Amino acid sequence: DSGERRGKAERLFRLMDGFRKNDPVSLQKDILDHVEFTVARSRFNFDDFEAYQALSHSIRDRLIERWHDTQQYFKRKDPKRLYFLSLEFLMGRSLSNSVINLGIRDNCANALNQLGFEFEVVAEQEGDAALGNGGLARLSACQMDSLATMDFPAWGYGLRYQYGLFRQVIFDGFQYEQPDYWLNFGNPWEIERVHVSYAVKFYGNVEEELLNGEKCKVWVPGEMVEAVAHDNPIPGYGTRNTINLRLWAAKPSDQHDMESFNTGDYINAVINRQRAETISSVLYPDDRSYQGKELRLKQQYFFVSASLQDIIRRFKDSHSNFDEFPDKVALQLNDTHPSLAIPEVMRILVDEEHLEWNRAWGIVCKLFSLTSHTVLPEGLEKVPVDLLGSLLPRHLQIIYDINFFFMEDLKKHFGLDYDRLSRMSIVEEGAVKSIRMANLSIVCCHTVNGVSRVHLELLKTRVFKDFYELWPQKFQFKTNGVTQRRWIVVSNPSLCSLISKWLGTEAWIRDVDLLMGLREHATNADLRQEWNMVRRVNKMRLAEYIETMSGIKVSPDAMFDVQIKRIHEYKRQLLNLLGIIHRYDCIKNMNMNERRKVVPRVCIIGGKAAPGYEIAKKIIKLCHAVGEKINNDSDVGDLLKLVFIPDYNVSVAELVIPGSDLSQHISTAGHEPSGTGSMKFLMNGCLLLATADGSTIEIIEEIGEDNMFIFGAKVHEVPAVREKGSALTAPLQFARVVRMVRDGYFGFKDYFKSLCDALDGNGDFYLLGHDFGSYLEAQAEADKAFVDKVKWTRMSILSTAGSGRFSSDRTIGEYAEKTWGIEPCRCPF
Ligand code: C3B
Repeated sequence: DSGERRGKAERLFRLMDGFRKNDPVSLQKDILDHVEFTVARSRFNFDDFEAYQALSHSIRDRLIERWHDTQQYFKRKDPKRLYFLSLEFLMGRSLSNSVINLGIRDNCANALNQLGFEFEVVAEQEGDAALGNGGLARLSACQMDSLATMDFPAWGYGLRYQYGLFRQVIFDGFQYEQPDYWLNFGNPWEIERVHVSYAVKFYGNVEEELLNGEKCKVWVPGEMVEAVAHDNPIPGYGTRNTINLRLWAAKPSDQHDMESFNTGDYINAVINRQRAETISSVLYPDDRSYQGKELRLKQQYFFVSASLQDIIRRFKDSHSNFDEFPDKVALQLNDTHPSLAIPEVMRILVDEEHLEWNRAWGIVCKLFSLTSHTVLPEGLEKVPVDLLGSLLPRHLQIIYDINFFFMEDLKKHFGLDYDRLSRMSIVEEGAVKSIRMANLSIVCCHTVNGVSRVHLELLKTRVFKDFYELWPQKFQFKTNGVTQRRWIVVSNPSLCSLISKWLGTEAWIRDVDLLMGLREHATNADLRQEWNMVRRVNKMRLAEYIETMSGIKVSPDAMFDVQIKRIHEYKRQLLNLLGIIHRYDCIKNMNMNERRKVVPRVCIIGGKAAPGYEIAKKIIKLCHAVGEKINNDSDVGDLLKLVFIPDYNVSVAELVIPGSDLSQHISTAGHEPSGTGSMKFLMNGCLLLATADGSTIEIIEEIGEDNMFIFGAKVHEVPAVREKGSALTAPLQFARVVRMVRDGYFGFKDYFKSLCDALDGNGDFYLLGHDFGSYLEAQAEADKAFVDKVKWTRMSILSTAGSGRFSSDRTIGEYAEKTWGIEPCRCPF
């Protein structure tokens, strides 16, 4: 029997001592074997990229061993499992992260060294896995790292896009988008599971059948596509646990369309089949506008259907009663993108498992939790009914049924308050009748989470007010966090060593609250000196990068002032640019004496604009136009530089963040649900210049306003300022810098006109004018603090020391306990 066979094999393997070993010599042998047999190059002649491939395959072997052990252990223990459903994961590079989590970085570096290679150079060969847009997608990646490290029995599910987020190319200061065909050179980090595949159905119609004398619905699909699993092992740090990120790729199905093959048009039939692959081919690059495109909806259902077939198959392996399903499974919806999972589970339970509706609904309501990442009602997904009805006819019926029962309940609760009923209905009537995915999700999820404390407030009082009044207990928040493994240990190894040295332990890498221990050393002169040394080297590395990317020479003595994130009006890169113009203008008007007191600055901006987002693209162009002027003005020299870093992505962030002095998080208050970039800067000892928005409010509480530069209208003040008109409260300098842009001081007068117009009169929705004065004051404070090196370094140390609360370990711990009801399940070594 198979159990006996397994036992025998295991004993034999242990006898042979066959597990992969991690000493440098064994690693070296594995690397050379992979050079020869996997990469198929000569052992005696391979380059950096081939070394990267061979090392990655050697690491992958070790990940697979741990993965198997972990999955077998989970299977044996059968704990409640979490499935994290997200359409986006921004994983970045895997090599450094993996060797660090496996605890074998130094051994790998040694092994490579003896072969004549350098670990850093080899690691640089890896391209980014950019299967996501921005904060939401990187959050998923950080949370996977925490789930693995904290030994939670969890899996992530996503889509394996062939084209990740577009590459940004700058030409003449304008953004152009280029496809990111990231799989061109192979991907050693995934394991294709040709046998784990499911048929996903689309279109067709719903018929009624009699089963044991009862009528039941049967969906007869018009198209089938195959979903094939690609597994990406996610190793935890300091544990053997290695969990899985399973990404689905679309392939033509054998059952696709027998019809067309019989008509004799063989070539066209093959080409038609091939079209199936387009479903998972490209990531949508607009991170928060929903255009009701059929392909996007297809992606969402494809993802949901494959994931649920997989999850239910695993459940049925060892369970037969669906009432136990919620005791064994928690389903987490990362925003509403995967919310078709709700009608899909209903469909499976009712149509395929033949559970009675109410019983099925009872189960579904215990399964799902939602995290919302939105503050604007316009940001909420709406799917036109016509589209949904044609692509997924049975799901539309189910959604209507869910809505019918929900409306009946509402009437009992609130009476015939038709306004309220129509606001809360899952179905939106109007010119285009649509399904409100958020309403569907809230009705069915047991918990709706915000991503920061103030975000929950906004959900309760604005976005989901009606629902909060009905179900206050559903609404919670879990402030976002980021993983210190990636954002300190991987990206800033020298700071990592320094922290461990001063804390006398590496335990903070798993237990991040220990960082607080740095507080007691914040005034120690030795620490300060070592701290500055580390920061200086990181700045020099960044300066080198800037010179290679843009040809601009910058001095590491200057303050490196950074804003890197997606370009959005609400994130106010324009405010930053207007501030830079003001600084330039001031310097130009100073005499020599005054200039001597100016703190030199290198302003660094990076980020992508969604391809169709005109205003964001103009902001990028403005940045280049202003930079062109300033950087070529010899009269200003090193006092001010403005650099745009092209093609911002995870690996660029890993380089930029450790080398920054000041970072800007300056969204109009009430618009940034959380923000996570700030947390990465904080961990690296960079000071924040920020508005009191999103998670910054909690960062202020943690590290104190005196250790940061806070400015601008507060969340509760924004509506009144808007009412009055922000332009009215704008200082004179504001009008002056806007006029410089308007009058063509930086060229492209006509092109920038609309940017300027939006700041006039009753416009200025994002309050740039109103906040400009206090923004300049905060910047002046930063200059003042920077000159006082002792003070600045103390603030920097205190920033890192206070960053522990913003680890994704804390966030995941809260989700596990309060939302998912899962417990650690640690695989023994
Ligand atoms: C982002 C928000 O803009 C950030 O404030 C937040 O920190 C992250 O999500 C993670 O919660 N977000 C995004 O990247 N994409 C969206 N469509 C919506 C929100």
